[in-house]
Amino acid sequence: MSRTPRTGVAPVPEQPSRPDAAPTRAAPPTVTPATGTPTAGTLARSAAQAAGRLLTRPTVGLGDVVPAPASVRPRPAADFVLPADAAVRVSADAGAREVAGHLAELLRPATGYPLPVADLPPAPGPLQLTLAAATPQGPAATVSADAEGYRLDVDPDAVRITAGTATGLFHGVQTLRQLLPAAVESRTPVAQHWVVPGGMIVDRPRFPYRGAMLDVARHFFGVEEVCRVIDHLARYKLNHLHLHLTDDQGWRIAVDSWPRLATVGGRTAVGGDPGGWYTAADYRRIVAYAARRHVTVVPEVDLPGHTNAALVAYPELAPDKIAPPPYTGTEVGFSYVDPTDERTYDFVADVLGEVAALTPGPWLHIGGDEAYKVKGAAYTGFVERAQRIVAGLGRTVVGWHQIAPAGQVDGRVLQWWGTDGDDPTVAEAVRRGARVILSPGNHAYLDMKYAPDTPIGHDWAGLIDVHRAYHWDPATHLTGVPAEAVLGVEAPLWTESVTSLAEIEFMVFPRLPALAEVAWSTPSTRSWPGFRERLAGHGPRWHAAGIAFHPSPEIPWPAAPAGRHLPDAAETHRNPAPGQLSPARDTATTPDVR
Ligand code: TNX
Repeated sequence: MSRTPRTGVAPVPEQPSRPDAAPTRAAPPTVTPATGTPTAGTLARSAAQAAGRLLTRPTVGLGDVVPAPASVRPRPAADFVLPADAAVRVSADAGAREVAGHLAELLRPATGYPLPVADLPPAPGPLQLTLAAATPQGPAATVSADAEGYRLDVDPDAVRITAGTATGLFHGVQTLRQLLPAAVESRTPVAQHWVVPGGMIVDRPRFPYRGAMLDVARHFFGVEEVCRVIDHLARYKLNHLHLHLTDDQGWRIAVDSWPRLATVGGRTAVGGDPGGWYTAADYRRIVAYAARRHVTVVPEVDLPGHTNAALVAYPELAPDKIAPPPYTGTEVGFSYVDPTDERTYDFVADVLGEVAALTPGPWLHIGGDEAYKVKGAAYTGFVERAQRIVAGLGRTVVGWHQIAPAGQVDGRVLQWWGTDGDDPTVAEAVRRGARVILSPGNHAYLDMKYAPDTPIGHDWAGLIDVHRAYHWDPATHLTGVPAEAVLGVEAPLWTESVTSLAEIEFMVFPRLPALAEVAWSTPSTRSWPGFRERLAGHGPRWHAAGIAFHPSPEIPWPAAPAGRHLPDAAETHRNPAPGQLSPARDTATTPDVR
């Protein structure tokens, strides 16, 4: 099965290259040693540079950022031009240095500049990343106490990003990336003025949990593809990647104590397509790649339903102890592990223990959805035992909202995926202390079609165009769930019909940026007309980065020149065969997967 979204080619122009344009930072004039007066050549050079500078206009406005920042104060007279000899200067802190290295890696390919990274004092320089403890005085005063906030100051002399944490600096870097011309996304050098519009941005997120989910069970996606999705999250300040690692059609993570889960349960995928699974080393590479981008991986082992692949591998877990045939269809709700057998709880403890050991983040997602054949007390009893196992591992339980009737454990989180904002069972669980991640099926589900003619995707929760993805408020969405109980927003991408990276990107762009803004930006800073305009400017960025996207008719994309198209999805590389996962890479030194 490989349905390709042929409308997904994105006819958006690349930023015009300007071979004549050179960086225009005026160097201090040299003087003739004898007289102390500048030479004629020096004067001519600085005059030319000054003229070039006058002609240099930013291609982006300071407010053109997605998600919308909390506060934007443009100063048009204070535009900055990146000099070719700039270094990235950074506070002497390991996390901050990582962010500085990331900024340099982002800027080097398109600018062709060397951009060495160096500690901040003694020379401040034109690119500064400062880690500043939140104090009542000084520049850090305007940095939010929030762990993810940052402040960006753009003056003719320097771009300064200040934050209380490396994560805040990282988000500031993503903002700076968006303020540079779209050609900054090019993987090859482009000659042009790298102008940043002048002014100040002070920013912080509205909700602490901002995520996306990738279903790697219905179709398997290799490490490189997942890493590229992580890059997409990071661009839009999303900080969690939920991996749906197990389902009826495939088990995608190696578990030493139950090895057949991967080697047998991992062979299959929807439609007879190639399966695959992550070795512990693969999974660690994903986690490390995400961590470097300030993204936390949330692993999901879906229980007690959605377990056909596990039952194929270990029939002892099945209620009738008979191995079912492998499943490659797209129905749900038929499989379950036997909740009456103690061996099932050994399995749950072993699997969750091994996954937890590989996962530095605080969350363990236990699924819990659509277990239609495990009813009433059998279901709540199972969930309560699984919750205790997670708590015993020192992790916080996340589960689909069907787990709401089960007893409360400290900090547990319900992921709500309904389509009707009135759910008394969830409201009651919240009264008992649960928190909620909102993934409303009719706003946040990235596997829903955009329009009736979208070639892939579902429509059981309705059609989700960009406006629908954008137009809702997490703080008031669920009756009886106050804003304080809302941890954040997550956009799930189920992959029954999604078979390649290009198809992932086609479903993700442009809706993920819309959902990122719902999660990050306060209501006072967001509006649909403004968002449409800001988002339009991202088309050329995605184009330059080789990202497939749906050219939604709701967005006023810049006009396209004839004959510029993204590669067809069919040309993108397929999933590796089972056991033939992508070769190991050094995540510490590998730049973004492109
Ligand atoms: C419902 S949402 C499911 C998934 C499907 C999805 C398709 C949820 C927790 N369960 O098993 O893949 O619909 O949209």
